[in-house]
Amino acid sequence: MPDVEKRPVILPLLALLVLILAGLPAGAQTLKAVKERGTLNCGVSQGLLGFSSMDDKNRWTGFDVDICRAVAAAIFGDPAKVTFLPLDTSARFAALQSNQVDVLSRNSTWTMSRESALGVMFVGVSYYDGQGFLLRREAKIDTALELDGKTVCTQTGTTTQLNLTDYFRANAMALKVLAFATAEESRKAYDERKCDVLTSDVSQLYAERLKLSAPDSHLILPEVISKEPLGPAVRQGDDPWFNLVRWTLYSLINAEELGVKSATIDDAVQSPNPNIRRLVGTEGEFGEQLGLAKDWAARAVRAVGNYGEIYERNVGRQSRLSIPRGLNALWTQGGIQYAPPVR
Ligand SMILES: N[C@@H](CCC(=O)N[C@@H](CS)C(=O)NCC(=O)O)C(=O)O
Repeated sequence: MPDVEKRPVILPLLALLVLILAGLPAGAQTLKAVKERGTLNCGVSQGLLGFSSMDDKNRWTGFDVDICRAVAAAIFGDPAKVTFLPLDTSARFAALQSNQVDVLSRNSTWTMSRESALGVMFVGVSYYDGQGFLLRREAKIDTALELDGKTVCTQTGTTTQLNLTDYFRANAMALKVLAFATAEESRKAYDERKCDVLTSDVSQLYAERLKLSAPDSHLILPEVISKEPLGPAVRQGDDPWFNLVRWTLYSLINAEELGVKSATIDDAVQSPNPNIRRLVGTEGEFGEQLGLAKDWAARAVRAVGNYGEIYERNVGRQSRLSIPRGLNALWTQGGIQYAPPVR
């Protein structure tokens, strides 16, 4: 066969090969880089009480912070080996894409376009949230359907802003939006009465309310107008890293379900229960399969507690926010937190 006739067959084959190679995962690059660096780079919010903020000793603290500490503990056996990078809403996904952070744990909603267009992947849902409205009690409004014509403060580059316009349009209500770059600016504008209403994920409204000049004079309306499944995200293209972060989160949820706590982790290691044994690494090779030590999950739970402990300490009953568990209770307790098994 003359060469010229072969070419049409060879060219598509070559193109196919290039496509296959381009689509291959980069391999465990991130874990290797993190181990070499000796610290996990974790993107968090710039200061959201209960989720990620600095305490009075200049130490990062909160629910999202603890997820990163758990990953660091699983990798290094040391929850302190994390470098936190505060990111605003518009910088957060770019920071992941440009390798500035290894994981983003920053009250970010898992949406389709963030995965299909931004090159990131959510490893799971760490906190089931939804969008709500906060306003002054003196406004005497008790349903969101009475918000016609109100000025609402929100933040740019968020799902919040998009849901807000959808909701007002769907209910044929007039809307004035004041959108700011940071949560602090929108809260300040609301406190200074530049807007009638503050909108964001309900968990954030709880947090922001505590920072207002008179927290008790504001209420959160009962309507939750969107689904905001919040969770840690990683870059696409490194499946082993995705698995590591995903299964660290799941190990915290499974630990709660199995009654494994930070204070009792040493008893759990002695447990005859096969589910507990697989979780804490006394049975199976689950840690090794992630490129970690056998007791990776036990290290995470010892460092920050199980999912329930993390929740209660940061945003639940033991915290100033005191947010009921609601959807974030385990599936065995009326919620929807459910982790696949370690098997
Ligand atoms: N979950 C929503 C909203 C996330 C978000 O960034 N919310 C603002 C408040 S509306 C925030 O957390 N700001 C904290 C900060 O700027 O540090 C999303 O992923 O778009």
